[in-house]
Amino acid sequence: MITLYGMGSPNVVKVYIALEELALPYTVHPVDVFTGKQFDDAFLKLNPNAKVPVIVDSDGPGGKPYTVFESGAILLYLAEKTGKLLPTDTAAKFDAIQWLMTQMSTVGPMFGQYVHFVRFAPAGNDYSKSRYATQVHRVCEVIDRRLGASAYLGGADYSVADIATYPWLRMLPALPGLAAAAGLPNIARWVKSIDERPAVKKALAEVEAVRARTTPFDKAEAATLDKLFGRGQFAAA
Ligand SMILES: N[C@@H](CCC(=O)N[C@@H](CS)C(=O)NCC(=O)O)C(=O)O
Repeated sequence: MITLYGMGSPNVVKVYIALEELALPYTVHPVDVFTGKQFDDAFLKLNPNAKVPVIVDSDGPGGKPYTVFESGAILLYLAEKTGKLLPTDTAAKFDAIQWLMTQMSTVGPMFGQYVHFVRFAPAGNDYSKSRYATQVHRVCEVIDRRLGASAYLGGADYSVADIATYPWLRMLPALPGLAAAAGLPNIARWVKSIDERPAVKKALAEVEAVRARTTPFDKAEAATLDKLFGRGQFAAA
């Protein structure tokens, strides 16, 4: 049995989708990030970096429990455990891993910073908003070109690279100021095809259920947000 520690954010959505695609049995342990539960000692033992998602696999390597943090590592762990969602041929496998790493290094951080400055930061920050909107557009254009030449990010087959990238890209139409990226045709076709997967529909329903069990951003206390965002009394510089 796998225990997923998380809430409703894009990095956690990846893991819900993978678990549903792989039909692995799992339970969910909500981590109430907007009340600061990621900083509890018990959670820090699972992820010293104080972030969700984390999984604990009771049947890990050697039949022993094993803990994995970082969503990309979790996806690779689940792919290796099951022999699915990642090709075995070395070139095809690394085609997919390259796009998985592009998500981890660029899509996630650039979308995350963009949303931080348009939604969570105090008013102002025009330079930051412009910089991150530009970076989001740039990486979306790269992905759109890839998806113009290939059905999925890794190649002909759906893989962990698609699962990692879908949660932010599906949100493009709902994010302010990103209409040009939302209109990219190959991304739109790819998002639609993933939207229609039964495992994805099931995963997104489970994500709504965990959202109902965790505190939304707009109900967070100011001091918790300061700690989470590393500002005010928690700023290091
Ligand atoms: N690179 C990490 C990022 C994880 C991450 O940023 N998680 C956010 C939610 S999406 C979180 O737990 N934030 C709480 C905090 O920063 O205190 C991953 O892919 O797992």
